[in-house]
Amino acid sequence: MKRIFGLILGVAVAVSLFAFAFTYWQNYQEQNLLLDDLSRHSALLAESFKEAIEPNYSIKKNPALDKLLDKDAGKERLTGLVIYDVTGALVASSSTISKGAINFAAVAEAAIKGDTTVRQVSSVDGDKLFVLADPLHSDGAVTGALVVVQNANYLDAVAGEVWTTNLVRLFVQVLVFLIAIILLLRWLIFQPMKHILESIRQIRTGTISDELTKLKVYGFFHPIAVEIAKMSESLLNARQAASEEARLRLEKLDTPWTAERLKEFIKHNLKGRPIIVVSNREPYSHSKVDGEITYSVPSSGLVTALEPIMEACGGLWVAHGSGDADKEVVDSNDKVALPPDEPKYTLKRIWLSEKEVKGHYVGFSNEALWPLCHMVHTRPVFRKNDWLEYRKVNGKFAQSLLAEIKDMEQPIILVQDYHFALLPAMIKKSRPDAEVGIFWHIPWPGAEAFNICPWRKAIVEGMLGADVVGFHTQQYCNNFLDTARKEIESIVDIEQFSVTHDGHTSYIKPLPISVALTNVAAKKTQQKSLVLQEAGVKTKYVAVGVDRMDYTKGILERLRGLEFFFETHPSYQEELTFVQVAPLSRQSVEKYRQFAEEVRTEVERINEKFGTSAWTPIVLIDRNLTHEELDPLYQVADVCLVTPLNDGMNLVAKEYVAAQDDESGVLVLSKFTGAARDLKDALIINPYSAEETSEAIYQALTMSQLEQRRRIKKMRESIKNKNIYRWAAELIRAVANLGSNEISL
Ligand code: ADQ
Repeated sequence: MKRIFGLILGVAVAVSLFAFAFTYWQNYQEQNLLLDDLSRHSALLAESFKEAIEPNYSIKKNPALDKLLDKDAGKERLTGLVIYDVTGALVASSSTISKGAINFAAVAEAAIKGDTTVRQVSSVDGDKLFVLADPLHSDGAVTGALVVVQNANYLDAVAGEVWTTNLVRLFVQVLVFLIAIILLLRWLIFQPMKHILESIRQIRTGTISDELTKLKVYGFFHPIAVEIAKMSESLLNARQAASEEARLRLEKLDTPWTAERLKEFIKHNLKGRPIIVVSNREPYSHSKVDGEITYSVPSSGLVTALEPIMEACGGLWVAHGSGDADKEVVDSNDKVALPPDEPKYTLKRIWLSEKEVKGHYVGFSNEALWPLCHMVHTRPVFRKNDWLEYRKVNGKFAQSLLAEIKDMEQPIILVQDYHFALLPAMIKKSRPDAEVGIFWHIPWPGAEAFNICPWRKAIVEGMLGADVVGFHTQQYCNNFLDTARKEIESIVDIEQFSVTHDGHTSYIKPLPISVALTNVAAKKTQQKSLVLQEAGVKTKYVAVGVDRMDYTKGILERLRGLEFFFETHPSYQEELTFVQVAPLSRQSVEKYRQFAEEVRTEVERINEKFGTSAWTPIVLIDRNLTHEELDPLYQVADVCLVTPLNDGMNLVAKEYVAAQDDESGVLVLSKFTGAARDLKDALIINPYSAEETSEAIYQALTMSQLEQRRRIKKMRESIKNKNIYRWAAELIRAVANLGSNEISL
């Protein structure tokens, strides 16, 4: 587009330059003609005065001469006449020429000296004058000179007129030319192109059905349009055949779940029923970089799992708008179509004030609920004000959601995580027909531990507004059931795993989240890790840890395990580098800032203790890596250390296994993660024991290739069968009460 406008501008500039040159030339010609005319007229005047002067007057001061020179002076363009004697002295002049302005001696002298007519254009007092000096004779000898002075101001006026006329004409011509070009481009190129592009986009995304064959474009692009229409017809047929095949494949149990299969599942089973996802974190956030709006996707398994659901049903995602340019891209209802390059669903952004974020997100969610549920010896902080903000923000989301589902029948609402414990009951109260599920991504502690929360009853009641309450493991489900039994009046059914409270039954389900093995394997990963190259890691062995900088992730314990390893196995010094990727997280929470400082100090201490000029034992990378950077790092790492003190699931462990296409590498995994239940072939350890961590590192580095392959293969198999898409399908099946019919799954 810019190029086309550049081209048009170039043509306009070229036309203008040409017109300027032409006007200049035209003006030059015109001025020459006018000057010739003036010169001829002045010569005739001089001739007629000379005929009167030469025979009758001698050239010396004489009032009669002055009188004669006054005869025609001031008429038409004649400013006046002046006579000089042969010495160049002024003899007579018209009264119309002011004395001060009489300065034509030089031109008169030139005429006398050369005995010839001399012409000159000069400026006097801002007036342009044409001066012609003619010698006077008596008896064949030069006796003086007669100077005719004509006003030549009109020459400038004519020149100005020529320029004005031509420039106005040029401006009008260029304007007409530009308008014509723009209209032509619009009608002949842009509009058909836009139409074709939109049709191709719809064909590609499958949002157009039979209509796509009726692509109407005429003119230049007609032949292309005809071809596209034919192509789209075949694509439509192919897509229908693929869809049918996918539907038939649903009947087979052994096929792995994919994003496509999930979409088919949703289309087939929900038949257009709306799905709404609610989460605190938004799937895309917009921000300004160097004045330009860009977007980013948070590193989270949640987006990977929920986006195909949203894409399949064109659903609505409600989340807190936290990007600094979020407000600039939404419409008047605070909505934006996503993904930005290929919109398929809608994100509704909820704006929260600083006070709300502080109370809801920083305070109650991350300083109370997070430590309460993780139980890693960090005391939860229960502040009344935080609780009130938490309740208020849950109410704000509920209100917005209820307005959105006002005209929807039986909407399915998938609430995500501990930021919205109260939301399910708030929705159900106004919309009992809505089917609501809440998935709790973090652990649920034992009933005794939960007992310390002052608002435990309200939290459990809020969650039990949902039809399905999902956790990663059976243990968390058991804990929740115990808590419900203890905290509120309810009927607990151990066989069904349900809680009935206030006449409403909620089913408590273990739904272990996972990653998308198929996607990772399909990616063309690099053989080398640029991250390692940048960090200058050259050792024979590499171990890796990837976590948000969070005190639950056991990073300090991991470092102590490594220190113990280097102490007890000194031969591995300079042979092994540990790369810890840990970008700062939740920096508005004091505890997280302190923790990050502690980790940095500990890394420095250990590096000082063992490091040499050629080897840094621990490399700390504190920026967020993309999955394009993480996958090669996972692939080259001989060992991955996942040692949380408590973790709902931990997706990093599964991502590491999924990335090992060559079936080598060893996963060291904390027994306090949900993942330890799915990945039984990892080296399972107690992260609190530096000895166990160290021993596992040693076992990993000395493990035979055959054994590595056996373990990785089994773990990859388990991820392949229970991947993220299956998790999403099972969540929907449970919430929409689809039953366990295998065809449905
Ligand atoms: P998290 O506590 O964030 O999630 P985890 O599941 O390990 O923990 O990580 C989520 C995602 O963030 C992964 O996809 C990972 O690749 C990415 N990530 C982590 N560190 C990163 C880094 N340094 N750079 C780039 N990406 C990074 C919560 C619960 C978990 C649960 C998930 C999903 O605490 O127990 O597994 O939700 O339910």
